[in-house]
Amino acid sequence: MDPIVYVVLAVVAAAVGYWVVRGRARALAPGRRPDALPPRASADDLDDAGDAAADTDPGDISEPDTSPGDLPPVMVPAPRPPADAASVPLPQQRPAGPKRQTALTRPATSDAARYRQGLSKTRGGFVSRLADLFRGKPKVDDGLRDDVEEVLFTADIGTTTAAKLMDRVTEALDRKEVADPDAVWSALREACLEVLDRQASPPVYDVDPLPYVLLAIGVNGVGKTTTLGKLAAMHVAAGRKVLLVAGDTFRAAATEQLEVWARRVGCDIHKGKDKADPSSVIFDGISRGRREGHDVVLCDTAGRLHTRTELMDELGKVGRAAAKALSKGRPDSDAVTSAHDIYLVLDATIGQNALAQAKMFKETMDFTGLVVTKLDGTAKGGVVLGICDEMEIPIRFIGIGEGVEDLREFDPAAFADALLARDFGTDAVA
Ligand SMILES: Nc1nc2c(ncn2[C@@H]2O[C@H](COP(=O)(O)OP(=O)(O)OP(=O)(O)O)[C@@H](O)[C@H]2O)c(=O)[nH]1
Ligand SMILES: [Mg+2]
Repeated sequence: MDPIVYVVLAVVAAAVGYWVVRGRARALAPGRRPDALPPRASADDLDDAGDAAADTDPGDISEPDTSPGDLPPVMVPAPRPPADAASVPLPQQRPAGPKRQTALTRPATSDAARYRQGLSKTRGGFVSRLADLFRGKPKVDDGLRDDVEEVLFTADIGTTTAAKLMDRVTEALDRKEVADPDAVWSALREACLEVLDRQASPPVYDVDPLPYVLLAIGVNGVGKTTTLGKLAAMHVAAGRKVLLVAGDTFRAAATEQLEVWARRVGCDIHKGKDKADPSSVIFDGISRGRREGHDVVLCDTAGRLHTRTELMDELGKVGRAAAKALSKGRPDSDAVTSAHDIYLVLDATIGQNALAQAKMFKETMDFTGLVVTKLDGTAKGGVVLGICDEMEIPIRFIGIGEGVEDLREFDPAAFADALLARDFGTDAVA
């Protein structure tokens, strides 16, 4: 071979060797290994990098050079948040959401306001008509007396009670102490309160021995099942263990309706078989209540007209079954002759007929309390005055809506206030 060729080969080999050695040396230099993690950036580094990133013009971005032996891509930290956002501490835990609202704790309006609202249709009826009479009158005279009489006698109060109220108004006028309409209104309000206040002793739920047993009775559709559901909610809220007994085995879906209430309220339910004898369901339900330590047993019954003798006889049997279930095995079994309470439920929307119904039921069934429902849906709430006046039996509860919280213990003063507040019913017209 030509010596010149040797020389060329030697020079090429030397050059290749040099480049190979130099390349390896670069690759193995500290911090420059291609597979090495980038050093952890300090806070200052991040700040600087952030500033740099923030300053970067998008037009400056060039294709990355991916040739072997190059540095791994630089990890650019996210741009810093603006100063004010950075000062907001990160939440340590999920912030609490809105509080769960339970059906029994929703005092959005005060109780008195809700009471008034529930009676607004009645306030818009005879109360508003009375208020109109008093509003424009500078002096009390016989004309006013006649007008008041007319309103009272055409309201759903009932003639007996209206006459009683009128006597009180006349008395106030005749005494001549009363010279202004405002005072006559006060006399009327006091007379109403007297009629409403039967001074019945309050119901006792914490009986000895437990459970307290209540039967709800009444005509179809008056609100028996709904009232029991609302009552169950009240007792549950008071910390009592409640059992609802589905004693209406007659109407299809009556048990399901009570089941919905039990689920809603969070209490137990006792069901019989379809078309089972209602008295046997009531007997079993109360026995279960005693066995399982319930504090309150609320028994539903099928709606019935007081004129249907066979249905009223059945109701008598239900009452006896309740007494038997309560007394069984007790040393004083003879002393127990009935459930602790039997409530007759009345629908206020039928006005004076509700009073007639109560009187007729009374002839065949001994009930201990009354519930007047649907006062929110009628202008005939004056019937409450007639019922209080003519029935010996106290109104225990009133219904002022379909919601679980729309049952109120009947409070004569609160009722009189809600009906006849001193603003002469100015908010009354519905
Ligand atoms: N507005 C209003 N509706 C009510 C009130 N109480 C009950 N209701 C409604 O009246 C209707 C009948 O109520 P229920 O509880 O089924 O009556 P019931 O007496 O059990 O009926 P039966 O079992 O068929 O005899 C339902 O739509 C209830 O929501 C109340 O105070 N106000
Ligand atoms: Mg029912």
